Amino acid sequence: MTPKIMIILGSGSDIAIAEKAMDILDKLEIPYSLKIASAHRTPNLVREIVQQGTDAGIEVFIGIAGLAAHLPGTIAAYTPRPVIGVPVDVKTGGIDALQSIVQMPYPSPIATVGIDRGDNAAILAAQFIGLHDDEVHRKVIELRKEYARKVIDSNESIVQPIDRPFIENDFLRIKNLEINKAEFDESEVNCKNKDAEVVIVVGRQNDVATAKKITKILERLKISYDLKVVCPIRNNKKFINYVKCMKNAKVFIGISSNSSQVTGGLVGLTARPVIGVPCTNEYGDNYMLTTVSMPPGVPVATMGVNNGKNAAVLTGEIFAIGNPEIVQLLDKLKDKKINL
Ligand code: AIR
Repeated sequence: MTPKIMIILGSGSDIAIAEKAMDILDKLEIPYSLKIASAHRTPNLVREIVQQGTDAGIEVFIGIAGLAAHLPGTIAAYTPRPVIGVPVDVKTGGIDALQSIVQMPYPSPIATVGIDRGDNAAILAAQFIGLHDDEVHRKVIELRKEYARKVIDSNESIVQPIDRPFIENDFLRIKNLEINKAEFDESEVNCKNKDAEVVIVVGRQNDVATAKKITKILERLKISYDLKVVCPIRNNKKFINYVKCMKNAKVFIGISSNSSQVTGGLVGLTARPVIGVPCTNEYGDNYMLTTVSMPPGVPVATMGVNNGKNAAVLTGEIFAIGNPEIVQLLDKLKDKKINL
């Protein structure tokens, strides 16, 4: 069977992070291949593996590396398929690898996950494949329920046995904590464009310029979208209603500022891939770390700071797995034949 995912490690010393990815892929029953090749020590091997893998039908690549981690970027140079990058904590807490992976120039996005988060890379890869494979999408939904179940169960296993004189937990209306089925009323939000393939949520007006970079490219790629400025903290009900109303969308893009509540809010509401574009504020602070550093089970495919254009290219690459016409449009973009 031809594997759908190829995991490439920069070194054998990264194997523990690959194990996390393989555990998830085994559970989801998605065939994968595992190779070791270094962007610096064996660049030609990386090129051969990636080109041959692409020709053989690999749909998503995962590059795992530490230090000056140029492996995912090098993979991206040789394939039109989406590339997910996992920074490994070898030195400096993995920040060196994270910056090397996430800050990619246009038009070569790396869908970056948190430091050492091989598990989230595998989930993200499954989400990408789930766009054109309903069975994989269904498995991702089931996996998300497992992560949710763990939280619910910890109330029973950790909280309930606590015996302290002043702890009082039995006062809420919900007696048995269960997976929250948030109510929503579609009529409350303006949801004209329900069938859009991509949803772009911007948390504040200042970041609309970054979102516009995305829409311009999506139009060139003939991918339909809906864009809304709504903050999950200032107007939580509207945010939830809007995202649920757009449930037919295949990819969600969050433009994140401050503590990245937009992308964090999105992953809780959809099993589809969430791409995060961290922005800078008026003081020059950026929100890359708070966007990328997601816990296991809920990845955010993080782009470089303010790099809306790469979010659009990644979206195109994900759609292109099941639609060769988009590969051609992407090629034109990358060759700058389409002037943006
Ligand atoms: N690495 C290997 N070639 C280029 C890079 N950046 C990374 C590996 C590993 C780290 O360097 O991905 O995380 C240390 O590799 P080693 O082989 O010395 O243990």
